[in-house]
Amino acid sequence: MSYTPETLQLLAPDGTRVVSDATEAYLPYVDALTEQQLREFYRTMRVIRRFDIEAGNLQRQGQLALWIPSLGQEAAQVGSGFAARAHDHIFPAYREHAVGHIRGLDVVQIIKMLRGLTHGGWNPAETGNFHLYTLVIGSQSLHATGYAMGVRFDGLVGTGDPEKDTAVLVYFGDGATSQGDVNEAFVFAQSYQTPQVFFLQNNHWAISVPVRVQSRTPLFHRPRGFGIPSQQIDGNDVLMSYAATAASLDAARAGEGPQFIEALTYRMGAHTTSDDPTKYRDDDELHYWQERDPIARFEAYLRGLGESEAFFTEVAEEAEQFAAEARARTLALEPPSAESMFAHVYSEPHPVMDAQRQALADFEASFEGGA
Ligand SMILES: Cc1ncc(C[n+]2csc(CCOP(=O)(O)OP(=O)(O)O)c2C)c(N)n1
Ligand SMILES: [Mg+2]
Repeated sequence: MSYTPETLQLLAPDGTRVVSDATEAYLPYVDALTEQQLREFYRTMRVIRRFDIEAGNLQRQGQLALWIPSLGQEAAQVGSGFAARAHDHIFPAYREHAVGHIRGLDVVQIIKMLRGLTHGGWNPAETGNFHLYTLVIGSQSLHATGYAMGVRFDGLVGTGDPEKDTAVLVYFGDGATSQGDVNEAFVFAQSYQTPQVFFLQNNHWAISVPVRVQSRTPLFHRPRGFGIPSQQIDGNDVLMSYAATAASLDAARAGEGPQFIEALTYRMGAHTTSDDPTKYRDDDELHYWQERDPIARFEAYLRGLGESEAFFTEVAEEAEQFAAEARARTLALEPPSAESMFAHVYSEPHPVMDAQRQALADFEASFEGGA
């Protein structure tokens, strides 16, 4: 489909390692991974896929207003998510459930937003610098670039001290590349040589618009016109996603300026639960990508390395438990109090808010049996 001769890959769809001159520079990153880390990659992909399916079921059962599936994009997200260091900052779009999970975001926070209980406000200082989901397509690319400019102004780039040097990782989709915001972010990122990695998940669709309509050239060619080095990777290959992101983040932290990765992947599910992809895409395309499933590929790789059956059974059970717990906690969620709508309008106490809060309390107390 959209693979090119330049697409970098370390794992073939059958789970065997691909040897190529083009990926030689990435081998140290992969060779340094411990067995434990490889297991963690697999565990996270399985757990998040199972959770994602459960959240979709909850929406179908009337428990959520909407769900945004990540099915099929687990390797792109898990590889890149694990490549970031603890003090790096991550700006997601709205589908990066696996990355949030890796950074310590409680996935029920995402559920709360899509159940209409919050406006999606978690505190990045408590979620491993995983910033807020952004539904306005591409706007997070500007937030990330602004943040990365600040990192540079603070002198946290190229010091050689791994505790200090910081990078910013921003996720966006193929459709977002058509937004002015993303292109403006490229301009500022290259002008200010920001310590930043643009991570494009090309899942081939922007709702019902195929990527071929968005661009006549491969998307990873675009940033080169802005002076940003770029590469295209097989985004369903978790090892490649990890190695390419780790290398790009290292370059960004070292002061080499912004980097760009196009991860070729596929949105196997619907855009959201409000969408019906059977209306606009054919089964052949889905089958093509099912044969390149990121989890099946990595499982085959681990089995080739001699991983035990007990491990896969344990992970399957853990995924079931994780999903069951997310479901139970969702069903136990209480709606927020009406007064909470006044809480975050201003950071300091504000007389107008106080008056409105009081007016609401008086109104509610005016009913028979009111407080
Ligand atoms: C500025 C803006 N325009 C349009 C929309 C409606 N919209 C929501 S998702 C989407 C498609 C985005 O596609 P892509 O960037 O490829 O991300 P994906 O959903 O495939 O992960 C659009 C057009 C929006 N949310 N914001
Ligand atoms: Mg897309």
